[in-house]
Amino acid sequence: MVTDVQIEQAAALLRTSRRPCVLTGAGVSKESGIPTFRDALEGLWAQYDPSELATPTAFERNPKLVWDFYEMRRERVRPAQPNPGHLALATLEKRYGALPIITQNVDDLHERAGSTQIIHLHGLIARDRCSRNCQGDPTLIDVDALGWDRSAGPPVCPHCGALIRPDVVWFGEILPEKALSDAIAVIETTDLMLVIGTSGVVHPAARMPLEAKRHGAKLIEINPFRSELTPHMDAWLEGASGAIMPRLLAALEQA
Ligand code: BV8
Ligand code: ZN
Repeated sequence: MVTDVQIEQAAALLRTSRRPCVLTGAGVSKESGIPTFRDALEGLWAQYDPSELATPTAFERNPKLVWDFYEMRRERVRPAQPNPGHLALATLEKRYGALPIITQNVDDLHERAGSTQIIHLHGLIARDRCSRNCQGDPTLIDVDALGWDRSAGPPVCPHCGALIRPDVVWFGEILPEKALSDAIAVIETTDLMLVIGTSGVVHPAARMPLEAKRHGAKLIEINPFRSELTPHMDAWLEGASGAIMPRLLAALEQA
């Protein structure tokens, strides 16, 4: 259990920070009912490994299977609500006047919690695009306006006829240029990064805390379990973000 002393120590680090930032992973959305990538998939999806579905090859080989995988996940994301971890980050932004959040998550819960400086490294699951980006990168398509049979797998682009796909970054695909350059700009100037709810396995996101540290930033991790990044941390608050973040915020307010 994280002690008040550990919370106070992390708060003391945060108090000295002038340009804090955050890196979040699937763990911050877990308490909103969205399973993390590492969680076993349920039901008919239990037989699949997400990283084998989230690839261009899988989509070429079986577009309907991959499309249905995303439809199932969108159904989980739609009703999800921001949890106290997301809300505490939005409050922290108001306190600092700025709090860039570099997120690996493809849900919009940081936005809905009220955070305004969000960098989506891996895209957004609620958006769809032409798989050829025929009108420019990205060629976003509102599939609801296409009036097609959702159970028949992905619709085709009204401009060029190519398959439509979720606007997310699959394994083996490069990250969106703007998101990457925005993240690098944050990493090169931050003096403290909160690393919340990420296993630190997926690259290049996993290298970002180490880059920030190389530029002199302090690192604080919030995660109920050890991650690949824990050994590099200045502090590891062992717990769920929805429980720890409000305690950290309360400790900050006390100063
Ligand atoms: C690229 C969108 C190159 C899709 C995602 C070997 C070494 C290094 C790299 C590689 C390698 N082999 C392959 C690669 C590259 C690969 C990669 O990193 N693979 C990994 C598996 C080794 N990376 C890529 O392919 C990237 N692209 O490298 O391009 C390139 C260069 C030139 C030209 C062409 C290509 C693209 C990666 C993006 C993949 N897309 N998402 C979708 O969502 O469907 S990543 C996907 O997995 C998620 O978005 C998420 O980001 C990621 C899972 O990571 P986490 O967010 O950390 O989630 P995870 O489940 O792992 O962990 C959850 C954590 O939360 C846990 O630690 C848990 O303890 C904690 N937790 C649980 N509950 C809570 C909690 N924390 C707080 N509170 C709680 N309540
Ligand atoms: Zn097109």
